[in-house]
Amino acid sequence: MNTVIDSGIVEQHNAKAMANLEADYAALGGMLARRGKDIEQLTALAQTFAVALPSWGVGTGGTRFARFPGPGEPRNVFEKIDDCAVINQLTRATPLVSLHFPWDKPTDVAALREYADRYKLGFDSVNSNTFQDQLGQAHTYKYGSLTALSAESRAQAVQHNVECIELGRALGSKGLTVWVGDGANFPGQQNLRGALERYLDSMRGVYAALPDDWQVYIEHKLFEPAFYATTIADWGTSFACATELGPKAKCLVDLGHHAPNTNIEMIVARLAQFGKLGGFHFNDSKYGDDDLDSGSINPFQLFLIFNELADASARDGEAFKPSYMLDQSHNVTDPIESLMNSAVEVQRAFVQSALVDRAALAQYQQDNDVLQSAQALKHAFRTDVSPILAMARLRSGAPADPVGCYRASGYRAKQAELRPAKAGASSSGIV
Ligand SMILES: [Mn+2]
Repeated sequence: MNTVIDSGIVEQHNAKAMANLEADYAALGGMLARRGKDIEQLTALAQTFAVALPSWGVGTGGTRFARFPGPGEPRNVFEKIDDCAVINQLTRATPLVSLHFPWDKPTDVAALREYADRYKLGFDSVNSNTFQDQLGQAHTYKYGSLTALSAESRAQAVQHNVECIELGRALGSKGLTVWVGDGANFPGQQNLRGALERYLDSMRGVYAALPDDWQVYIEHKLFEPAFYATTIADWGTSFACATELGPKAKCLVDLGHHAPNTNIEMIVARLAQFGKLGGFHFNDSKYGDDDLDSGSINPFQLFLIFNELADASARDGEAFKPSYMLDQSHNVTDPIESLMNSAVEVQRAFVQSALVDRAALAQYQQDNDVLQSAQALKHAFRTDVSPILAMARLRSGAPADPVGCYRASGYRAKQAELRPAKAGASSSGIV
């Protein structure tokens, strides 16, 4: 297997970190043992965790106002794969990459698959883009894509999604994520029911092109770019559409796509209960679709989501397998560092959720012991599982401290030399 960072650098880093890590790990192991938890089991569990990387996340993103490119940004999909390989090498938690078309459309699909395979990277669900016009495109999406009143625009949007499925198939993907920015900016602009009818009609065309072992993920978002009425604005609409379309259609929850203070963990519980939870775009937000690093604003919410996932997993077993992906945008940090941090934060919530004493919690709930029920969750959330995460990485061949090791490797400085900036080269942003 090819590695981007010299494995000697990782070994050197770990040799220095080992003594402290072993001491911290032993101390945490003792504390968890007193709570009836086996640290070795938790470390093995942490090693199973995987979250996919968004190809658009390795470049500097932007806001609706400006983008401030950083040094050594990837200029094409192959360079994006290189950066994703660094993240997986240093976290061992991100073995899949999610591509966005046409941004990442390769001229030679087989070559791209082979290139990723050399790093042992696979491809997660592919993403279509009908929220902007591409150069030379026949019909505009200015007034909508899958919901447009123009039959030509709708047909073009369906065809683009079908092409994404074909590209994904050649890459070994198993899913298509569809997010549309369609909607209205003004009351009266659109017949609200008519728009959703057209959406469903278009999506039936996309659904019909899905291979048997594929799923389509419907991603909802409250607002932006449509500021008055977004067609797929909430999980209820997403659920209704996924139900209408059939068993291969599921709902995708992007953490930043809800109104402030929305109880996202309850949405997760609902979708899991009715078998329609397809997956996640993990990120964090303070106000809207901020696409900040996972766990940076509200780590407790992330934990509560994983608490629901752990509950669903305990109920439904192997059948319950939502797909996990990061979706974030970076204005002021090195995207590789931010993506590594986010992968670790999501993994942290996953491990913390395994610390919840479910039997005790069920008994507290049964007894209407509200205070202890809440404390049962807080107790797990407050436990610092960092030594477990570091040990899991170390045992998987990654460094105890991914960001420290990455900085020591000088990767970014080297890429700044190898990848001189090219106008319009990086396709990254908020989706
Ligand atoms: Mn998203």
